[in-house]
Amino acid sequence: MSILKKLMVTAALSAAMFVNAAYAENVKIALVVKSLGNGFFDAANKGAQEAAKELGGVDIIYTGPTKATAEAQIEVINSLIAQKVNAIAISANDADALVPALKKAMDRGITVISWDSGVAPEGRELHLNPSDTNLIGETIIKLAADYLPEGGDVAILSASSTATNQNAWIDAAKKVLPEKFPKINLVATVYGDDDSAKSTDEAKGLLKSYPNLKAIIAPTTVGVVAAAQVVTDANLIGKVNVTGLALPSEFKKFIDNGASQAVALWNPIDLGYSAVYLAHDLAVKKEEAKPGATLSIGRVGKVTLDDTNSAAMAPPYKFDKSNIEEFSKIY
Ligand code: RAM
Repeated sequence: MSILKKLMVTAALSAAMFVNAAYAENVKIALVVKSLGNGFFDAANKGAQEAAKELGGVDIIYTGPTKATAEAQIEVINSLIAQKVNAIAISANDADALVPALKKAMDRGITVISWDSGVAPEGRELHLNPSDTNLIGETIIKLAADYLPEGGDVAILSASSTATNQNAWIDAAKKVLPEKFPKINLVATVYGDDDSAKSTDEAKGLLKSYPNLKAIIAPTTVGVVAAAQVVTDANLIGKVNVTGLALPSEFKKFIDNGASQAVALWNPIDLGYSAVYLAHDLAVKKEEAKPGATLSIGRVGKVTLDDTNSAAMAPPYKFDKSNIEEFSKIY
């Protein structure tokens, strides 16, 4: 073999070895949630695992803090940077506080997206909303108003006071109230921090402070269960209707016992699936997140990014006596 040929063979061999080395390990995608122990996020993780299987060569790191705070999420992010994950897909406890840590991740070549609860645009490449924010805002008020023909006092029991998603839905709800629901009187908004005990205390506090309360609207799967249990225990079924965003598997018993007439939610499995799909395609296929870009979310369809690089997955479903049994078997 001539020297030139030998050199060419060696070069080709080492190029092949380099390619193999680059793909020898699976792609590591971290699904970071507001807090662990929340059934909504466990359902999203199911979808994440499904997407990983379908895409192939992907490991999901399902992680999050025990308490839904930004400080605790920053620790999680720093540890993921140290582990050299390929992508972080995060549901944020605060839009701004996470930006420096996530910027650091992006500087190290890690793909960062937010989903469910967003990060400010400078801290992520794109954000996937579950549904249109205004639609959810209007839906949560309508869910209460539909069962209050005479109108009356309602209160909101939210997640944490810095949660991007709940705050955006509550703002949207407040905007439609005066014009579309003039008989609905929003008397208070309180925060249960997506913690069962705190949400229970806050729900009890609402009943005490507002004896004429006709509905508690909880746009959080944790808060809505706590509120419905409080109303049940206080023998207020039929007097105070609990509604909001609920996971059918956790909430069915409160539709059955009448503490709630109806609630809504999008498919959390699809949301986790879609988030992983997007993170994968940015990290591996080098898809670019830019305004106007249309990106695949696999079996769920496609999304087109708006001028803040955000998109919405699908409209929410309404669950009541007619269908909650069926959905409770899925999520
Ligand atoms: C809780 C979380 C989550 C939200 C759902 C509806 O599980 O706050 O972020 O999307 O409720």
